[in-house]
Amino acid sequence: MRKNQFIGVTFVCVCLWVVVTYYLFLDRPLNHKPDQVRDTPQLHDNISLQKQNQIEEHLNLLESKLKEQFLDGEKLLQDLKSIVKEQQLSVKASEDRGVGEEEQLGRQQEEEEDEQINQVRLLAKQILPDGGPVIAVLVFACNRITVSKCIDQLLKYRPSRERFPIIVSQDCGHRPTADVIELYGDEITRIEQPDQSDITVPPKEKKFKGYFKIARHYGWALNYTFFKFNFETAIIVEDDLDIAPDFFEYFLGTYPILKRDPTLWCVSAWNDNGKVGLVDENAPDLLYRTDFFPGLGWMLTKSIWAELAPKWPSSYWDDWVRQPEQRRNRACIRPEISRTRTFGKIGVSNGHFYEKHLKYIKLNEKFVPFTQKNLSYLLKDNYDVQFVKQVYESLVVSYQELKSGSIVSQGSVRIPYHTNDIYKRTAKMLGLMDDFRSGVPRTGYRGVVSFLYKGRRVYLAPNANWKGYDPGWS
Ligand SMILES: *[C@@H]1O[C@H](CO)[C@@H](O)[C@H](O)[C@H]1NC(C)=O
Ligand SMILES: *[C@@H]1O[C@H](CO)[C@@H](O)[C@H](O)[C@H]1NC(C)=O
Ligand SMILES: CC(=O)N[C@H]1CO[C@H](CO)[C@@H](O)[C@@H]1O
Repeated sequence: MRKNQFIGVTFVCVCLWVVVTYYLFLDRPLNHKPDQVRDTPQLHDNISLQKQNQIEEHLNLLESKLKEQFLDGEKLLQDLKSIVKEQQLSVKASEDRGVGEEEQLGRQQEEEEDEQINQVRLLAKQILPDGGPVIAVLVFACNRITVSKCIDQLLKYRPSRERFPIIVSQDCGHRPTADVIELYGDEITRIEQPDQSDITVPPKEKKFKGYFKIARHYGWALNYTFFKFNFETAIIVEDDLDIAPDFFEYFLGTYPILKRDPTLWCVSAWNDNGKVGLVDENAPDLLYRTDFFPGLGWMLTKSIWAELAPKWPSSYWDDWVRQPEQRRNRACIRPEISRTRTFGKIGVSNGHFYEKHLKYIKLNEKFVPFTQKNLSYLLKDNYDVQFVKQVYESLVVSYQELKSGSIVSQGSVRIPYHTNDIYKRTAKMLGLMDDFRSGVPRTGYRGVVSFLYKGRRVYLAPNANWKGYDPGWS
């Protein structure tokens, strides 16, 4: 503490010196301007102008010197004050450290977390040589060690580490999964959902508890990605997805369209009706707009997240974003041939759905250079005109005619529907998904579902005077 005493004494001396200087300085008529001096009677009578000027000069000199000293003193005083303050703080900190190991550990963790945030923030705000975007890839993991299969593919096809930083967010506190993720070292950024508290679920929904945990994890991890790491755009991937070789190229190519068109809110890699036979394998470059949120590998921007985050639901988030209040008449982009495929059948969503449907989805194999393509046909103003024309100029046929192969003309055809039931029945016969969410059929755009049947383009479509979705259709 000898150092402290020394600082104390110096401090007092400087204070005294500053006070003395200050009073000396105050005793002088400081603010005289020459006219004021000349107005003083004694001087006026007895001293010649020359002498008067000389004195004035001296006074001015003295004044500025005093001012200088005064400022120096003040600065010294400030410096000393801050040194003393620092010392006090460090003494206090070392005392606190003695309080509890646990607290110290907590603080250390916090510091590490802050450091990670700072580092990733730098990644997020990098200016890349081509001026293109930095897009985070956020992988959701829980208790499946097969997450490595997904991460391996992301690393394999990732064209640039700088452009696509990978964040793996783990929930569930499953140690074996955490171990697998840790093996990737600094190839990825690992974050862990801290809230492992039990969730109270309404009794009726007990068996859907998993969906509540997923929604909580999504809310936390997306906040972290956009608001802590400060990314402007992110691609969301779940731990059970295979990806296509042009997965990254697809998102990079569609990114400018998503940014430019306010009637879009996401880009998805998934086609809900993307089974072999229902898609045109010669058209891997074909993209659509859809009113149905497909999920399963999808991209969103910070501004969309800022809109959804404050009202994020406690469960069933995907059906929630499909509701009119969230969707607000906006669409997503989706491909003809999926750029993702799910391999995990043991999960929250039931295995039956996987066996019956998901497992037949075709994963694209041909690399399409989307960033080199002109995708402005996907902008609403261009797309709607073209799409409506294409659909409603197609020959109207019945399911039976289509099935029997009796249609002579070439080109696309249209099967009309005008009720919920007719839609469902026809969709089922054609091997399409037959369900609705908030009145929107899967892959639908303006109510129209586009697919391939025996090599022919078919549109299952409402009447041309369609007025919008009926949320009552389910
Ligand atoms: C995410 O951030 C939003 C906006 O700041 C906030 O309202 C919400 O509670 C956060 N959600 C979670 C799960 O932290
Ligand atoms: C891109 O396509 C749009 C039509 O969708 C067209 O108007 C535009 O001129 C094209 N741009 C280029 C550079 O070819
Ligand atoms: C006695 C004397 O020198 N008086 C002078 C005082 O100053 C005024 C103004 O400059 C002069 O006019 C006086 O002569």
